[in-house]
This record gives sequence, structure tokens and C-alpha cells, in this order.
Amino acid sequence: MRRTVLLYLFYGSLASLALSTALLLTYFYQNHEVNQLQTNQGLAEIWSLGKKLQQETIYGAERIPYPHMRVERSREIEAEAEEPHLNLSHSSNYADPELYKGFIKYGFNVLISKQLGNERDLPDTRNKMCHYKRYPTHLPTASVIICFHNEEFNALFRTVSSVMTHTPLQLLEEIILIDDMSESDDLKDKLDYRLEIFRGKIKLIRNKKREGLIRSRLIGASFALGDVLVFLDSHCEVNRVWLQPLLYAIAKDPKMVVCPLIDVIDFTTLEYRPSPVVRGAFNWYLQFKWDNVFAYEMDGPEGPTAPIRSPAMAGGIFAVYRHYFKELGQYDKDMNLWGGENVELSLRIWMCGGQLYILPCSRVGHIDKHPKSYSPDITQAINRNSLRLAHVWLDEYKEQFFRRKPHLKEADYGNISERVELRKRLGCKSFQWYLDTVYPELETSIIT
Ligand code: UD2
Ligand code: MN
Repeated sequence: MRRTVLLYLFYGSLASLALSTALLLTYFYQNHEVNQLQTNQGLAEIWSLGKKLQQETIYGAERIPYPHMRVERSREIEAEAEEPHLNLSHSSNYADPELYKGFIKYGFNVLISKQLGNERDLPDTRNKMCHYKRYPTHLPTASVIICFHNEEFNALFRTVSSVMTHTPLQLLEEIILIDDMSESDDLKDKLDYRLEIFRGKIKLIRNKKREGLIRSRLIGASFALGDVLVFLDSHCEVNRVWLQPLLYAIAKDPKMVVCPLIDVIDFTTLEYRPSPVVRGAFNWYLQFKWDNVFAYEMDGPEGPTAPIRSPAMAGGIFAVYRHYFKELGQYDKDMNLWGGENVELSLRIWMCGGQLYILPCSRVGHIDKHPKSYSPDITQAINRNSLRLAHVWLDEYKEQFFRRKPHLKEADYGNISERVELRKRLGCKSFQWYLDTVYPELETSIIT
């Protein structure tokens, strides 16, 4: 048995390696095709309760490309495997050209995604102690906000269906989908049609030009009616009892922002795997990373199910009280495209009187897409967004960022006066306070 597993792992790794190399080569040839985007201006469509409404949009006009590589995530700690994994790798035909095209376009195995279809059973990755936790039936309601740009149809649909399946309907005010100017045909009429089965719970907003994920989420939030905003990426699958822990934590403290533990959906096999208990952090390049959790955090009576204090959030999956999000200044709407908004929001939460925790009893799977290289537009956006956050939030420590990225010292980052004003208005603490109180480990990597 052990030998079979080892052989499986060995051949599995070989196949993944070969696939990754082939993809990388293909990527360099096809990158420009994937990058083709349209930028129309005009109306955004709002689809609600089965009918389409039309509404004017006023959001930006620049061309927004797709991010071509994700910020590095290190998951250095071994996952404590509690449940058998879903093994799907055998069903892939690696010679299929559709598979390659799919990887280039979507960053994961579209053949398996098609096979999985609308929904599947997931392994319950929670620690057994979570099964004994009880939550009040009356909790705040949630608006789930999902923005997408050219997402693979089945992955998007599974995201929505998993929410419908694993959420008590009285807690779900609505699911708000924001189509960030996707070009794929199946994300138009076919999506409208297929979503009819969830009639009454879905709002679909279509941007008439590419806004990027930050402004798209702001658009989504502006339509939300639920007490709590819950953001999800468009290639997630929520697991059992995922929402109640998040809502309960916010009900107890409205200034608490909470994230589920993000399980990994493997981009090659779409296997759903449990993640270890980790916390979110970042480095002086202002890149997000996962970090170890201190053993003492799990020493209490709740053990590995205890909420984990997190210096930063990954960005895609979190819940926040709607009024608190507004009071806190939502997002910096002048941040472009992709990247940096998660670290900015994390600092703002901690420095301005809120708290950020990861709740290990809430599990949401996310496809960590195949890493690609950054396009120049994305690099530019990440630099600009990071500069905005450094200038508003890092105080004298912004020098640490510039020591790592000296070429950005003179780079343009637009007007930040509104965000500086926000920081003053909220009476936020200093970055030194954040280092002393929330994330002292960052200071140890200081360059003098
Ligand atoms: C992570 C976050 C992501 C975001 C990003 C930094 C998780 C699981 N994901 O990267 O939410 O915080 O870091 O910015 O923590 N999208 C648009 N318009 C665009 C680009 C993207 O709607 O112009 C959508 C995209 O379809 C997806 C979501 O935004 O649903 C996040 O994008 P991603 O999945 O490429 O980001 P990811 O997971 O690499
Ligand atoms: Mn994602």
C-alpha cells in the first residue's frame, strides 16, 4: 500500500513537473493572446430576481489587464491530514490540447473542472472539535460578494452553488456577482440562465469596462443589503458550517474582521486539501505570505480551533460588518487592478481600532492558480498600490520598503490626501505601534 502511494506520488510529481514546464513554454508564446482585453464604456447591467435592469456606471476608464502571477504564498507547515483527499488526477489526459489552452487561460485544469460540474462533495477538513461548537440561530445576515473576470464557468458556478448548499438560507441575504468585463460567451446569457435556479438570492452586476478587483468589490458592496459583507474569489468552494463562525465572531464584536482558513484546491488535480492552521503576514517588499502560528495560541481550551490573531489577510476571503467596512474607509479606490489592497486593509484594521483573526472552524477552498509571470501592467499596479500604502501607513518605516525597491522612490503614486485624511479622522495608531503590538517579527528583518 505504502509502495503504491509512493509510486503514485512519484509519477504524480513527474506529471506535474512536465506539465508545468510545457505550460511555461506555451505561456510565453500565448501570453499576448490572453492579454487581449476590451475596454468599452457605457452601461453596467444589473441582473436581479430574473430580470435585467440597466444602470449607469461612473467607474474609471483605464485599460485593466489580468494579473499574470500571484504574490508568493509559502505554506511551509505540513497539513495535518484528517480526512482522505479527493483524488482526481487519474482522470486527466495530459495530451489534450483543451487542457493546455485551459491552463493558459484560467490557470488550472479545466477538464477536471468540467467533470466536476456544478457541485461536488468535499471532505470535511475541520478539526473534530469544531463539530461540537454551537452557534445561535439568529445571526447577522450576509451578502456574499464575488467579482470575476473571465473565470472558468464551472469553477464560478461551483463557487455559487457551494454557497447555496452550505449556507442556511435565513443567513444569506444575497450573492452579489460582479462581472468585471469578462469576454467569454458562457459568462453572459448562459450564466444568466443557469443562475435562474437560485432566483431571489442573486444579483449580477456587469461592469461595462474592466475595473480590477478592488473597484469591482466596491461596486458589489454598494449594492449589498446584508449586515455583513463576505468576499470570495470566483474559484472557491465553501465547506460545511463555513459562515456561522464568521458571523458569530462579528456579532460579538462588530470591529472584528474574520477570515476562514483557506484550504487548497490543487490547480492540477482540483483535489481539495486541508490547510494547516496558519496566520497571514507580509515582508518588507509588502508581499503577502503565510506564517507559522505560535504554539501558545493553540494551547488554550479551544486547542487548534482557537481563533488565530493574524497580522495580515490574504485578501480574497473575509467577512466584515457592512457598516464597519464603510466607517473604516472600505478600499482605496485609486488602487488599480490587483495587489496590495489586502495588506493596506490589514494595516488599517489593526492600526485604527479593529482586529483581524483567522477562524480555523470556517473552511473555504480556493484554487491557487498556476503561477504565471507578472505582465508589465500588473507590476506597475502592484508598485503603485504598494507605494500608496507605504506612504499612507508605514511612517518612517517606509524607508525599509525603499531599501528593497530603491527604483520606486521617485515613482508616481497619485494623490493620497484622502487616505491620509482618513487615517487622521479615524485616529489611527502609528506603524511603530503595529510593529510592537501586532507583528514584531517583521522588525527583525530590518536593514539599517
Ligand atoms: C489574492 C487574493 C485576491 C486578491 C489578491 C491581491 C485570496 C484567495 N485571493 O490573489 O482576492 O486579494 O490576492 O489583489 O486571498 N478579478 C477581477 N478583475 C480583475 C482581476 C481579478 O474581477 O481585474 C477577480 C478574479 O476573477 C478573482 C478575484 O478577482 O475572482 C481575485 O483574483 P485572483 O484569483 O487572480 O487573485 P489571487 O487569488 O491570486
Ligand atoms: Mn484567487
